[in-house]
Amino acid sequence: MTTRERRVRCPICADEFTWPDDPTVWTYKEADDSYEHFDISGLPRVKQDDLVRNGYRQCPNPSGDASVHYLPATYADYSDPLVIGLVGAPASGKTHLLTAMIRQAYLNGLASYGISVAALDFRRHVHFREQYVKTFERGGALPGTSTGVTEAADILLLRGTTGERPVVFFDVSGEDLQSTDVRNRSARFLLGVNAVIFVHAPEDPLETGQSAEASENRAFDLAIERLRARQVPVAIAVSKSDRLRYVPPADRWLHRGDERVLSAARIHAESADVYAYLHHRGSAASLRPFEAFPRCTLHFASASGGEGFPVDPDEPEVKFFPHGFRPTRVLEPLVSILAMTGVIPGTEAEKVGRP
Ligand SMILES: Nc1nc2c(ncn2[C@@H]2O[C@H](COP(=O)(O)OP(=O)(O)OP(=O)(O)O)[C@@H](O)[C@H]2O)c(=O)[nH]1
Ligand SMILES: [Mg+2]
Ligand SMILES: [Zn+2]
Repeated sequence: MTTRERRVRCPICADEFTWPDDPTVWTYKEADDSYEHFDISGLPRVKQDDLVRNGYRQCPNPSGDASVHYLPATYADYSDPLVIGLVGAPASGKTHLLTAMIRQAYLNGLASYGISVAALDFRRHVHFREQYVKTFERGGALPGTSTGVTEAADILLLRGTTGERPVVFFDVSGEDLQSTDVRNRSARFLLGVNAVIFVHAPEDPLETGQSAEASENRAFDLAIERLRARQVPVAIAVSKSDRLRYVPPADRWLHRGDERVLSAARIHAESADVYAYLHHRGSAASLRPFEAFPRCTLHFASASGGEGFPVDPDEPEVKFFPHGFRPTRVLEPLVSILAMTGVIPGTEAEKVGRP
């Protein structure tokens, strides 16, 4: 342990505090789903290190406005964590997109950009794998995100040429993102984000687009308003792009599959095509992030690769995918964000998202 004072902004409650330097750690007990506080000062060094690597710190939450929460005990060892939030209307496909994205990242999908991925918060990661990734791999239905969830979905550690960087992903329910109650805790993660992925879904052929558009207006506008003072880089992802697989120019991009090389010119060309598509559709709200933030990229992506089928006629929005999933271009919004936040370094990366 070091004696240097480390200031940390908690990604969960958005409070800033001095990271405690006492020789204690909290460990998670699976049996009763609880955390136990340990003094590790009497233990041999290797055991201390092991407990710190797998243990937690309780966030002191100085403003006292959140329920008890924990951060990985190694969280403050890394400078400059990247906190990425997903924003979109209910059922716009945020959770499917994030699941496909994180899964692909763990499958070494960022290797061609010189980045390897590990879990930083093992307990959170196991939960995310069990609840989301495994269900996704079976073609099962991922449930809509519960309202009132304030916790990060997963915390990854990205290792690249510029060092190690924790990446925290937030995925809350579209309903909470639309809440105008400023004390709504779920949307508070926006105070601490360094980048946002705005998610826009093309109309469901079986539903009317009317209410979805109004929801998107609210979710996007409220997020833009909250972020206005901080010019964070953003990406706009047109999710469920499998619905556009016969629609030019989306078809051309979808056929390319995953990219392997960072090219600012190619990202610019796709952004221009997505912009033209959204503009043509009259989806004014979906383009507002582009106008509000100086660095913005636009992408076509599909988490599932095709349409799902309702599991239960009473809940038509919960769908399963009997042919499994074929995620298409789900990493592209993340790669652009990594380039715009310096996780992927270099002159090419510096050009990404600029006019
Ligand atoms: N065709 C198609 N459908 C998708 C895709 N991704 C998600 N869906 C469907 O869209 C619906 C909503 O997806 P979610 O990922 O739960 O949406 P969400 O934005 O997280 O919703 P909330 O958590 O309620 O805000 C589900 O019925 C999915 O089956 C996709 O890539 N293609
Ligand atoms: Mg969700
Ligand atoms: Zn906190």
